[in-house]
Amino acid sequence: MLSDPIVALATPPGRSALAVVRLSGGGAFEVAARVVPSFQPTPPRESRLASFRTVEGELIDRGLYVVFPGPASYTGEDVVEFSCHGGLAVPPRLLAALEAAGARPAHAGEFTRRAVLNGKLDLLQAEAVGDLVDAEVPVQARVALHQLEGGLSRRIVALRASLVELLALLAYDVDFPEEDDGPVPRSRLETLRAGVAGQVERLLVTAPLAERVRCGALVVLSGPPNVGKSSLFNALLGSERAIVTEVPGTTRDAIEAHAEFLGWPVRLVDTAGLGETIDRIEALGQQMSRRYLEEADLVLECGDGGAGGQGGRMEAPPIGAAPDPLPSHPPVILVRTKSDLGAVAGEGIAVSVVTGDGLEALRRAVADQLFRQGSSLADLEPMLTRERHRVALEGARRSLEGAARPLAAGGDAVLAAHHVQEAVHALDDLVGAVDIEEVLDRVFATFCVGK
Ligand SMILES: Nc1nc2c(ncn2[C@@H]2O[C@H](COP(=O)(O)OP(=O)(O)OP(=O)(O)O)[C@@H](O)[C@H]2O)c(=O)[nH]1
Ligand SMILES: [Mg+2]
Repeated sequence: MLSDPIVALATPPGRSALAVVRLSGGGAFEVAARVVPSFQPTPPRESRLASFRTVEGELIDRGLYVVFPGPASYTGEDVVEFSCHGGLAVPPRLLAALEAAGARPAHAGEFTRRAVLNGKLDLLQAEAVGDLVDAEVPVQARVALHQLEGGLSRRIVALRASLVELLALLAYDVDFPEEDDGPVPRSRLETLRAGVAGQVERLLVTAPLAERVRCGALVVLSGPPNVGKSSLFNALLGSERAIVTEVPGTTRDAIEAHAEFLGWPVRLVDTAGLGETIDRIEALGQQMSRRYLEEADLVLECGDGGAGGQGGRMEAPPIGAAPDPLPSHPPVILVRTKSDLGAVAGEGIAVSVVTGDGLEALRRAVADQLFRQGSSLADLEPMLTRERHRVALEGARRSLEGAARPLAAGGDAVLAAHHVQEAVHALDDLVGAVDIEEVLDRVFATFCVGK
């Protein structure tokens, strides 16, 4: 395992009052001492004012540094954190000086990776660090923080402990197979298995909502050309992101933007109107629209209810204006645009970007449709926020199902133990107890440098 000194800017580059540079690894204090002439490794965790200099002795800045001797540090290694002035000049110079003094630029996520390898965080907590940094709305931060605090980890560890107990009881059965009902009644083993299976199931139920909260729900605006999709997109975002004109076929590409509807994270997508087209670029845009529609968590199907001329009749079947039917059918909310033009009453939520009519009702309807079960998040049960979690627990569920039959009276205890062992492995994979390097590669692929 590499523990060479690594260094990175922990704050975003650019104009700012302060920047933080983080240094970690074996020999970190020697590296720091070459850049901070007055460097003292003790006392730990106290900030000290000092001059930072190039190895040639030129002044870079005066700032603060804090020493965290391992293992009582974020990475578990010796760590020094420097606060210097921000901006484009000072932090890169400080980084360059620390590199000249013997540190290597860190890879993306390398600090957190070392924290995992040194047992400071488990994998679920490491993922939560990334989620907390990426959070855009408070509910995402709450869920990430709960996971970072170990909520999901504790649940998984408890389930694993029950399975290990089950394995231990099964071991008696393997050793004394000739006894009628085994030394432990099979019904007791089955109760234990079913209890864990039930808890796995309860966690799996949280996955769709939790993944939606973490990534934002994909909400796609769809409908015929010129119906007012881009206008509605802009109005819902509160900013002029998409071009609006009276010419049908204005939007040719899909535009995605992050929004917050009643506190819930939404990825709103404006698309090219689906309809008959002879323009090659428009046709490509329509293909793109269809791809988004297939992945959508919710479609806002827009029609102008007969008010606006060009297309947009609500009688058109939802999404059915497209040449081929879509393979999957996400839920649809019908929206009648341009209500200020006096459209006839009909199905769907009437909105107008001119008067603002219906916009709040639409936001509410979207949030309600997508995050209805989300109100129970208040008590913050552990949740499966990633596909990786879901896949691991689905594996555990399969193994536990496989164990049911051999666990029944007279069944094969060795086979039962094999399945239970598989379930234990699935849980280990989740918290990062096995094949750690490979799993880490996958987890940290999306991290930014300095985390
Ligand atoms: N009166 C009124 N006009 C609207 C409203 N919404 C959109 N429009 C007008 O309708 C026309 C088309 O609007 P867009 O938002 O570009 O429509 P679109 O569905 O994105 O069109 P394409 O990108 O071509 O598919 C523009 O002239 C808008 O000003 C509305 O609520 N009221
Ligand atoms: Mg448009």
